[in-house]
Amino acid sequence: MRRSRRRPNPNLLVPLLATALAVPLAGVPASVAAAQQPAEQVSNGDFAEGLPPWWHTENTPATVLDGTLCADVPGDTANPWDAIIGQNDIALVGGESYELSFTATASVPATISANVQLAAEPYTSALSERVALGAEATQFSYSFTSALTTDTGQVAFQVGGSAEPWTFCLDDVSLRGGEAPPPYEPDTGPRVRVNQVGYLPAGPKHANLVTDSAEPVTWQLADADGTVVDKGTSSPQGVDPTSNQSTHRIDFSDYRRGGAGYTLTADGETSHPFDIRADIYSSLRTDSLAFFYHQRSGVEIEPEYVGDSYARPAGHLQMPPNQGDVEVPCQPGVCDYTLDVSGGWYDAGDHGKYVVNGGISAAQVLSTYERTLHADRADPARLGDGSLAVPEQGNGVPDVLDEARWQVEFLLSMQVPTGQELAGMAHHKVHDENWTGLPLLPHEDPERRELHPASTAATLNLAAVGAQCARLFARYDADFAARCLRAAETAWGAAKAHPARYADPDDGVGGGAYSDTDVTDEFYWAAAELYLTTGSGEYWTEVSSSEHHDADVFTDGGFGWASVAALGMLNLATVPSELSAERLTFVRDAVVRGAQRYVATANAEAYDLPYAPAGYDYVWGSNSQVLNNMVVLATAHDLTGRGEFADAVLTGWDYLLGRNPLNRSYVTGYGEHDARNQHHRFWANQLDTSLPNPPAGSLAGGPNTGIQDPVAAEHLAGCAPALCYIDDIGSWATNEVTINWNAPLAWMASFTDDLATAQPPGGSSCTVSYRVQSEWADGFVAEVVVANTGTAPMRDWTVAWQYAGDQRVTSAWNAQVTQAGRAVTAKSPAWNGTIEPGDSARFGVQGTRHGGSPPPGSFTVNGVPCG
Ligand code: 9MR
Repeated sequence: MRRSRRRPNPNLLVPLLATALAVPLAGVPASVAAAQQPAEQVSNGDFAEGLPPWWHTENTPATVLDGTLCADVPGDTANPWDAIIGQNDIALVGGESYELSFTATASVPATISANVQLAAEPYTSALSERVALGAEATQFSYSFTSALTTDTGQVAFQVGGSAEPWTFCLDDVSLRGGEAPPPYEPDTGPRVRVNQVGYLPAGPKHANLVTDSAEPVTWQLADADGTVVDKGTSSPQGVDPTSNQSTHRIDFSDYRRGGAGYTLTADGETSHPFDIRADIYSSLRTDSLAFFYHQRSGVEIEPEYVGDSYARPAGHLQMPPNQGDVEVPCQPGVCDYTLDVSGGWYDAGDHGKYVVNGGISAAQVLSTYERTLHADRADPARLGDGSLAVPEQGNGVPDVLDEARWQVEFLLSMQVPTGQELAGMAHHKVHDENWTGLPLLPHEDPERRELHPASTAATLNLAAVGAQCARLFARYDADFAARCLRAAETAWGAAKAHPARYADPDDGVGGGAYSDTDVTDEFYWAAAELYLTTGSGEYWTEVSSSEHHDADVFTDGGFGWASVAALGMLNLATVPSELSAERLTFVRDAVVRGAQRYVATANAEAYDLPYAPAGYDYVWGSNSQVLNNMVVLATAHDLTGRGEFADAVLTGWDYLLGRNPLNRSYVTGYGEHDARNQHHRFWANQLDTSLPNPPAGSLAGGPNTGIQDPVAAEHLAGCAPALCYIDDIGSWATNEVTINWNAPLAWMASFTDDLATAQPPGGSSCTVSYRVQSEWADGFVAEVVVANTGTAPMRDWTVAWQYAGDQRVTSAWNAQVTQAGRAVTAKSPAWNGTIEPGDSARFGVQGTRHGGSPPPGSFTVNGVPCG
C-alpha cells in the first residue's frame, strides 16, 4: 500500500476513526483492544519501505512501486518453488494459531502456492495453500495452527510452474499470531566509550564509562601491545538524561604519545581500540567532500574516481525509464513551461533536488573553501586543484569549488525565466511524482519529474548562494561569477516583490516538503551575502535593520536549512569587507557569545556534547545540528585562538565518532562500530548484497526523538533522546544521509585537519624568548615565543624553565601551564600542537612576584635544551 511518507494524511484519519467508533468493543478501551491483537510476524508487509526484507529468486526480478510489489515470473519453469518471493526470519511457535493474509493479482490466470514453512531443508510447512489468482486484486486469508517451532521460518509465495511468463503483484501481507518479537536491544558494545577513531596528541582525551558504581573506579590506558601506559580514576557524573545511563568521566588528556591501537579499560570493560595521532581528520576531509561527487545527478559516476562498486550510470538525463530532468514540466496548474534542471546533487537517499536544502548545502561547501582563504591556521592548498577525486581535476580551479559549482549551476537553473509571471524567483524543488521504493538506482527511476511552485525561501537561498559564488569564482571564471551575481540580484528583487510565498507543508508526496513559513532569516542571510560581495549600502541597510542582526541566532538547537541567519552572521564575522571596526566587533562578539554558550553546554553534558536542544528534543538530522554548533565554536576559534573553543569542537567529534550512549560512530568507515546502513536507494547493501554500503565519510542523520518512520517507531518507541537511532536502511527519520548534513561534516573535518596538522611539529633546533611585557609591584605579564629553527616539525611541544626568584604563575593563555616549586611547564594547546620549521608559537603567562625576580634564561623544549 502506498504510504504517505512524511506525515499521516489528515483526510484519512477521519474515516478510520469513524470505523473505530462504528464498531465499538463493549467496555474494552481501544488501547487494550490493540494490545490484544495477535503479534505481527511479517515486516514491511505493506511494502511501504520498498522491498526489504522481502527477497526473490534471481529468475523473478521484483520491484516495489507505489507500495506494491510486482515480480516478473519467468515461463518454462516446472515447479512452484522454481520462482519465489519470500521473507525469512519468521518465528513460529508450535500449537499457536496464526492467520496469513495478503492481496494479490496475476496478469494472466495463475495458481500459486502460499507457504509458511521452514526456510531450509526439509522445508516442512506449517501452511501450504494453492491459491488461484486473476487480474482483479483479491484478498486471501488462511488460518492455521502451527506444527512447527522455529525462529527461522519463512513466508514463501511460490509462483513457478508456468509455461508462459506473467506478472505477479502482492500487497498487504500479514502473518498474525504467536509471540510478539522480543523488544529491540541496541548493541552498545563495551561500557567504556571512546572516540573510536582517536584523539589528537595535544587535544582533550575524554571517555565515558557506563556503570552503576557510585564510587570512582580505576582506569588503565594500554598501548597496542597491551602495555599499560597511563592510569587514573574516573569521576562519577550521575545519570545522563539524554540516555538514562549512569556514567563516569575518564580524562587522559595528559597522555600525548602518538600511536595506534590504544584501549581503555575500566570496571572490567575494555573500549574499542583508537589511535592518538595528529592526522585523524585528514582522510575525513576528503571523504566527506567526495560524498558530493557520489550524489551528483545528470552525470555518470565514474569508477576512476569512486572505484567499481560505487560507479553508476548518469541519472535523470531523460533516458528511459527516466523521465527527467532535461525538460521538466511543473505540477499541473503551476506553470506552462519546462526547464532543464539536470545536474545538481540528489538531496539524500531519495532522488529529489530541493533549492532550500540544496542552497545551504552549496553554501557550506563553498564556505569550507572560503574559510581557508581567511583563517590564520588554514591553507587553501589543502583544498586546491588536485585535492579531490573529481573529473574537474587539473582545470586550475580548487576542486571543492568545482564540486560546489555542480550544485550552483543546478540552483541557477531553477530560476523562473524572464517573461514569466514570477520571473527571478526559484522553484522550490523538483522530484518524482510518487515516492519510489528501495533499492532503485537513479537511472532506473521511472517516475515523472515535476517542478513545484516557486517559493520565497528558495529564491533567497539562490540569492545568498549566487552572491557567495560570485565572490569565490571571480578569479577563476569571471563570466560565471557575473552570472551568479546577476541571478542573485534578480532573485533578491523577486523575493522582495513576493516576500511571502511559502512552500506547502503538505506537498510531500514523492519528495520532502521542506516548507518554512518564516523567511526573515533567509532575507537576512541573502542580504549579508550580497553585502559581502557587492559592498552595497542597500544590502547593509537590510542586514542592520533585520531583527536577526541583534538577535541571538546561535540557539541551543543550532542552525539548519530552515533557520539560516547564523550563516549570514558567521560570514559577516569572517569574510573581509568594508565593515567598520565597530560593526565587525559587533558581529564577532555575537559569534564568540554563541560559542561560549556551546562550551558551557558541552561542559554540562555527560558526553561533553555541544548540543542540548530544549527538552533534549533531538531533531531529525540532529548530528548536523551538533556539527553546526561545532562550526560556530570553530569560527570563534578562528577569530580568537582560544583553546576552550577548540576543545569543545574536539569533544563534539568524540560524540559523532563513537563516544556516545549508543557507542556508535555516525560516520561510515570511521570507527569500529559505524553507521553503514543509511537510507539510500543505491547504497542499499542491506537490501541487496550486490549493492554497496554508503561510502566512507557519509554521515547518518542521528538520534531523532520524533522516530517518524515505521522501523524507528517499531524498534525505538519510548527511547531516551540520544538512543533514538537505528542503523537500518528503513529508518529514514534517524538514518538517512543528506547533502546538508555532509556539508557541515566537510566544513568541520577541514577545520579540524587544519587545526591539527596544517601547522608545525618539532625538531631539536629551537629558540625560546621570554619577554616581560609589564610588571608592577607584585605582579608581571610575560610573553613566551617558541621558534622552530630546525628542519623537522616540532610536535606536541612542551616548554620548561625554572624561575630564579619567587614568581608564581597565576594564569596563562595559548598554553597549559603548570608550576611545581620553581619549575614551570607549558604544554601546547590542542589547536597549536605543532610548530613547522621556521615557524613559532606564542603564549603568555601572568603571575605574582616580589622584587628582584629575574626572568628565566634557559629553557628546554620537549626535554631538549633550547637556545
Ligand atoms: O532533513 C529534513 C528534516 O529537517 C525534516 O524535519 C524532514 C521532514 O520534513 O525532512 C527532512 O528532509 C528529508 C527530505 O524531506 C527528503 N529527502 C531526505 C531528507 C532527510 O531525511
